Amino acid sequence: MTTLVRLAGRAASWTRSGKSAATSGLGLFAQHRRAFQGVRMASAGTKSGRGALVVLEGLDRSGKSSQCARLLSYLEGRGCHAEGWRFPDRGTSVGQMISAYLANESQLDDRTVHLLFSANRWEKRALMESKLLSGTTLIVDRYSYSGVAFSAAKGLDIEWCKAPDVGLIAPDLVIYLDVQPEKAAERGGYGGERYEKIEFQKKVADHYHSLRDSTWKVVDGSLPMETVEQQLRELATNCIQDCQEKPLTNLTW
Ligand code: NYM
Ligand code: MG
Repeated sequence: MTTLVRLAGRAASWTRSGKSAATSGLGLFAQHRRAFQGVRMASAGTKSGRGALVVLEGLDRSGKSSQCARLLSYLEGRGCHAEGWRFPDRGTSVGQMISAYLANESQLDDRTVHLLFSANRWEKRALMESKLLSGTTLIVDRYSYSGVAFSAAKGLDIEWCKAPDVGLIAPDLVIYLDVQPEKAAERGGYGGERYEKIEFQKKVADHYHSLRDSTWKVVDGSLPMETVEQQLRELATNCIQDCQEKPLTNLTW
């Protein structure tokens, strides 16, 4: 994989004290204290590492958005510079076209909308890179894997679907929240958006399965929310610690 950059030297990314761990007395925090101390120690010198690109993937209603929010607030509470992102980013003009399409307010050719989803990531790539290099960890709700799994589920060629995302920043960790499509559908039902149908979601799940690589961790999303949350904290903490010294790489599939 292509090396983009070496580490950018920067003031410590983990700035706050470990107050909550030291004073809360909660086993929850105590369990992770050592890992976070390791991170702080590693960044205690004049330089600290880059942030981590952590992606959450899964079917609609798999719990990604709730878990992203919980993970983000946990990391922030621990003094980690972290931001929550999501794709599609509906705030850009490309994102608004996608949003209208998902709401069935517009019709677009399947390949066209696939490329729009990809463009929506490309328009954020430079900002993503600068955030990561300046030490900010990004917790991202959906990324290129959604792009491929959903478009391939429509019958588009999977290699064709992957191609436009080659060169985006490769995630350090992909957490797949594994929930059976039937189970996901029970969770308050689907909204009115395109793709929110059980038969389609089954196909999406199959394609997600074929995309798994060494950066993936599969978490059983049907476990209680707190259990899932705990597993995500551990995975993200280890990842943030491990990738501080690693260069960013490009997605190659
Ligand atoms: N989706 C999302 C795609 O089809 N391609 C993509 O590249 C991405 C990022 O958009 N059903 C689909 C998956 C979802 C829908 O996402 C909206 P969300 O997370 O429900 O807002
Ligand atoms: Mg959705």
